Amino acid sequence: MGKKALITGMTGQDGSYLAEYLLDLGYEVHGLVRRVALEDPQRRFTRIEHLLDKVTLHAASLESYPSIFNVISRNEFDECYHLAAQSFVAESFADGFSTMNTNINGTHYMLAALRELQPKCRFYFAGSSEMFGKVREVPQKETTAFHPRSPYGISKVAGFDLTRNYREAYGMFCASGILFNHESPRRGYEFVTRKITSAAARIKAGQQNELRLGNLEARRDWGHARDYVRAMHLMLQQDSPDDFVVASGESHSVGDFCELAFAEAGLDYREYVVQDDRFYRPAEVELLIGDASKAKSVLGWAPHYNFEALIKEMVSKDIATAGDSFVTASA
Ligand code: NDP
Ligand code: GDR
Repeated sequence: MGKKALITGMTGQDGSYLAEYLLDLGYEVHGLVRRVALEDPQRRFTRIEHLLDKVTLHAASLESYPSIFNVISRNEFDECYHLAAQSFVAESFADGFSTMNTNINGTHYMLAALRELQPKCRFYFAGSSEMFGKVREVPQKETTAFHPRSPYGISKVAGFDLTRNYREAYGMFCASGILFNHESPRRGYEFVTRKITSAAARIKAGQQNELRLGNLEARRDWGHARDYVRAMHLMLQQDSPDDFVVASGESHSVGDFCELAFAEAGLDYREYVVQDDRFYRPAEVELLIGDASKAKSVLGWAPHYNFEALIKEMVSKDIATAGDSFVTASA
């Protein structure tokens, strides 16, 4: 019998890649999705439409403990990957309250329901490099102190602390990944990488004239989501639970990303990118670069994609689908 996994946030970028990966490994894969998504599958399931006949979906809301309790009381899981979250940092400044509610309470509800009903189920929490925020050391590793710079970052620190506390207080197998930015052709259009690659494709196709961005100097450590979901799975296969940084170890500016992405489309980004105050954040995370040595030595994890290969794949997929409003399932 294969293992049974529950993924929250399966409709998102990482959830869709993780579901594919676990299905390939022979898992029985279940997803926790919002009721509204089940009612509007054509628009809400674009990333998983090719998987719909292979997975089991359950309606629940991260804002409702009873709905989560209900799903976990009716099914036994070996592993739970808690990926669902309000994940857009800029939105967390606009509505910090709902970000906190979804990300902190949602994580607490998941942990509490598992503790009550299935304490043997292994739990993965989607921690983030945004927890490092105003960085205390370069590069950032598992022992680097947190200094979050947004309601989103604060919510992830709280989720990380809750996850560790359930491990220490109740002996549950709870692990957190501290994942640095990871992207793909399935990335949401408002995140800067996809905003850039989709704009380059649309400009090339004559469908757009300019690209308005905020801070071009911010530096991120960008990898590919397909590589990073393998690390999540590896964390739950260890003898004991622990926390791991997952990163490429390279840092590039938003401007560097623009340069390569536009060049991939045969364009010079300086002719099209316009800086716009609306896209600056009240408090910025200026520099992120991760040290994934622990994941490499303990988990045996290594990425297959580098920065250039990531951009190449994103731009070529966006050029192939320029004009489509939604990412295709096979992307
Ligand atoms: P996405 O934004 O692509 O996906 C988020 C998922 O969460 C979607 O499936 C969304 O469902 C679901 N969700 C959001 N709010 C709720 C809610 N109230 N109830 C139920 N489900 C909800 O994120 P990613 O796939 O990129 O990231 C996955 C996780 O990893 C997130 O927790 C993110 O914060 C974290 N992370 C991501 C990194 C990255 O670079 N991608 C780096 C580090 C951490 P719906 O489709 O219905 O909106
Ligand atoms: P981030 O990703 O905040 O790092 O969070 P995002 O792509 O939104 O921003 C990266 C950097 O680009 C700068 N930037 C812009 N960003 C956006 N979205 N739009 C713009 O127009 C723009 N112009 C400049 C930002 O200021 C920032 O410095 C992502 C999310 O996936 C989180 O959920 C995850 O936890 C972290 O990565 C790691």
